[in-house]
Amino acid sequence: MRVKMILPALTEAISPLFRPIKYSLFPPLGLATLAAYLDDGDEVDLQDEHVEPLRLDDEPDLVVIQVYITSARRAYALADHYRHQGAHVCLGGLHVTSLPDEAVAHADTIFTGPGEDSWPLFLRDFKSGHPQLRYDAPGRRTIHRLPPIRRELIKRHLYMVPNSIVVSRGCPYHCDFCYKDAFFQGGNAFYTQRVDEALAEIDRLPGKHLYFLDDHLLGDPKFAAALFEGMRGMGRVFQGAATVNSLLAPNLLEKAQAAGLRSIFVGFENLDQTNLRRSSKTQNLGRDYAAMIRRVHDKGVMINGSFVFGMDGDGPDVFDRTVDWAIEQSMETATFHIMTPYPSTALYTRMAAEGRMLHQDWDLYDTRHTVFQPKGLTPGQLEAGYWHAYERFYRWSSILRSASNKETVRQAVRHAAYSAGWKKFEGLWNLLIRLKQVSHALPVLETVLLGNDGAADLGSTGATRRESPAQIVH
Ligand code: B12
Repeated sequence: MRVKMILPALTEAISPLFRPIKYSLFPPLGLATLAAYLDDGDEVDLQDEHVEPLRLDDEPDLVVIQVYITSARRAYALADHYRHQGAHVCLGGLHVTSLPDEAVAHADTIFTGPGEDSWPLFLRDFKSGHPQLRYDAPGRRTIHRLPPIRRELIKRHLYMVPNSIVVSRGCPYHCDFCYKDAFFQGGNAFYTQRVDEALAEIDRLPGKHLYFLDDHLLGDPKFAAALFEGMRGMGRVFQGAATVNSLLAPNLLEKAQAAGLRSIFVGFENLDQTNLRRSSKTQNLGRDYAAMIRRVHDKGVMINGSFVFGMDGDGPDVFDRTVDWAIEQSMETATFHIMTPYPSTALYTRMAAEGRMLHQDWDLYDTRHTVFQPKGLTPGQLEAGYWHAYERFYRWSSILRSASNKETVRQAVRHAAYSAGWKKFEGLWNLLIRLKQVSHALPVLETVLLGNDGAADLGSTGATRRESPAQIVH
């Protein structure tokens, strides 16, 4: 069977003029995970439109497309193209789960929720000639005994971070703006791999650097602690995401640091408690953000702070107030978002009920455009403020002021290198991407991540020395 797997890009990413680095970071892990259920005899072509132009002159038997809200229009056009050719088209992912009735018009089969349980069922039905129109993820989901991800289908040289990995699904929290509750509805919404299987997956990854894309890597403290203990001595350096409260909790951060954690993505979202409460961001309520940042920095771990602008309590001063605070806290990098009510989230339901949704042009639901009527700002003020926050946070003067808040010169240099590296050399990134040389930037990233410590801190590099998997089962 000839199988075509596609991750369509959002319109902006296809610009012929400029290629932002963010779209050449991570490979399509979800599709490579699904490919593992195909037979060895199946011919598989996995294409990611964020990093390569799609070839559409082929004639696959089965087409598999991952659909995000911002690539929905593109995905439907691709699906129509291949259905017209007679291929069986499967659509799945976040947007299909949110709006299955919209997607089904462009597919032979749709999937809602995570695919590890439903996809193999479909393949069995398809091969026996009886594919269903729709498969929903079952109530009880698991990622135990997953077949090894088909990473050989990924063109590693086109990515700066080819070693992306997820060892869990979902998150234990219920922020009203997040995709999670809508995507995992109807079943367990936070579950992990077995530690031995997660470690085996890490063992299969070449090199030193890893990036955990889990929504909350520290979401299950027992699992996380066992994972980090199992990673000690592997000589890895890694990045991931976690919540404020989990980073304030004793011991777990120490274990993560000893295993190689050197930068963490944290959803601070907003500095206003009422906004956080209204967004059900309970895990941040009453937490001492500054204490958490000091604790993480004391461990030599850098912070990528994530913020959401446009909450009901936000006024025109929110942008400068947030940026000033982040610089004062010596935050290395920041990711800003315009609050975006995604269909089928609690936030969307509230905004629609209040008649505050502006349109359904899904291309613009990219967290860079205002798609709802804010309370304390005009839509234009919100968009302008978003761009102003980025411009101000990543000004050279801001980077240097923020870095100068570090305790040692070494930390300050690392801070400035990391922050400027991402945002002040976009022309160079563009060139590296065009020349298909972006993967050569990875050793530079590793050096900066390890800038605060010598390799000695991480024990031996290369071959693992840890105990056999059986002794650390979660
Ligand atoms: C890595 C990543 C990226 C990468 C790569 C994307 C990819 N899929 O590989 C890049 C940089 C391209 C990217 C871009 C963007 N991203 Co992004 N990204 C992520 C991230 C952190 C991890 C994705 C991942 O690898 N997950 C792990 C794998 C195993 O799961 P998966 O890919 O979801 O696939 C599974 C299921 O979805 C399902 N499935 C998916 N497709 C299909 C198809 C079929 C047929 C079947 C059966 C099953 C199935 O089964 C898979 C296995 O379980 C997610 C966070 C998240 N939790 O999803 C955010 C996330 C998806 N991104 C987000 C956003 C907002 C964006 C951007 C709009 C940002 C921007 N302004 O540029 C763009 C949009 C891109 C587009 N094409 O439209 C939001 C989406 C919110 C929403 N409701 O849509 C998320 C959820 C982050 C967040 N918490 O808000 N992103």
